[in-house]
Amino acid sequence: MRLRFLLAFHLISVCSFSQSPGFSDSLRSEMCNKVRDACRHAWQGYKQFAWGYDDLRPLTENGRNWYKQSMLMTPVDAFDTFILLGLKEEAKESKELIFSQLNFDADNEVQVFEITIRQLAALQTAYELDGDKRFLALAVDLAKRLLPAFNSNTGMPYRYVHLQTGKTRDGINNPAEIGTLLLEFGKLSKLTGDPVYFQKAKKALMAVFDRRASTGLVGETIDIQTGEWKSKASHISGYIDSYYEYVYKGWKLFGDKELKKAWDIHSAAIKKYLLRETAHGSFLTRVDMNSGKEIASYYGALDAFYAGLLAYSGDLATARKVQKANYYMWTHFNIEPEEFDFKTDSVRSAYYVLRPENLESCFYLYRYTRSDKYLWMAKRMVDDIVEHCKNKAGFASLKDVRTYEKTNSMESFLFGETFKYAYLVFAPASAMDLKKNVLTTEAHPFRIK
Ligand code: DMJ
Repeated sequence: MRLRFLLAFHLISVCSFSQSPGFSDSLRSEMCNKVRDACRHAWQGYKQFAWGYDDLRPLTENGRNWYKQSMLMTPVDAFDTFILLGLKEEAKESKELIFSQLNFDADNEVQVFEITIRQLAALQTAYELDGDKRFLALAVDLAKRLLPAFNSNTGMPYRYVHLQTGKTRDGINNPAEIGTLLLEFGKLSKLTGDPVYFQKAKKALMAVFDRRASTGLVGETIDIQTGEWKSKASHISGYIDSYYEYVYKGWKLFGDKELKKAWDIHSAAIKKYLLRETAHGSFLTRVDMNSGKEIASYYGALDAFYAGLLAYSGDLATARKVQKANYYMWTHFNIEPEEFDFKTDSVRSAYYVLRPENLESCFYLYRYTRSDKYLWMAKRMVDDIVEHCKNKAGFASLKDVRTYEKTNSMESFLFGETFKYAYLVFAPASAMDLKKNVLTTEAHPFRIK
């Protein structure tokens, strides 16, 4: 009898959330504690084995730098998460490390997009939360060193810039790396009163928008000097994803009406050409940007952000269907793979690098529906991450979600995003007021002023 009851409960909670049981306050607080413990454990590993490096290699128990000199990716990305989770000691330690070691006068050729979303964003959030002006000074220094990237014929940035010489490289860029600078540079204009940052980033984003196809979609790669599309593949995955995100969030943060119009065009096109309804929920596919014809049916961990963006932008009906597909993707192969083909139901890239997007969408769906099923989904994801990715030194990515074999990487977005969304979904709404803040693509909250 008991076994039958347990089986029935398991089926309700795992397979169908239409009648999901209530999620109690005590369970929410238990989950918040679980995330706090996980975050502390990962930081402990960073401290013990990778102090001063960009990030921890959790299997070999040592540090890794992205470039010649460390940019302190992990402590910078993590600081505001420590504050939001109430991890005071960890916040103090990361702040001390940042001010004793972080120096952008470094012989590093950096990727403009990654450094902007992780560092330029995190430093400004740190300034807004903590008030220490040294955070803002670091952000200004960094932004000035990144500005030469925008010196192209179209205003779209080069992918790489050298922090000391301003030398640029790689003029074949993509919408995500071009458009996902707007919140960070625009916020800096607000904080400093200098309009140049917003102007450069807005011009770059609009240069992509202006080159959209008649379908309303953008392609995957573009020559920043000629403005010619190099890959006309269109989707919402890596290389494009956060371009669309910043078109909408730029409207939310700056009240820029041009961006709202751009969002309306893009979101209608995405719905028309990319959305595919299936028995497992709605996935987003891949098409040619001009014809709208399907070229592949891959979906993956990165794409999962779109359900959250839909909920945030008010299309709850579509958001629910996409989140259903996201949860299918999470549970079907054990943990979500980087990519799978939703038509053949087969894995294309089997790894999981501790990505946050599925939890991010649970967070937005829960906030705007208040349906407990999104808490149950988030719980399953957090439990899986703790059970299968945690190791002695920290948290490890998975080489293959089907076997749970681990691999030697713990990206800084585990702190910046994954733990933050994992915590915020269970925390009281007051922990993150979405009317007063916009979360950047790396989940650093910016105050709307
Ligand atoms: C993060 O660095 C950002 O969210 C980015 O926009 C794409 N995804 C990674 C984490 O998966």
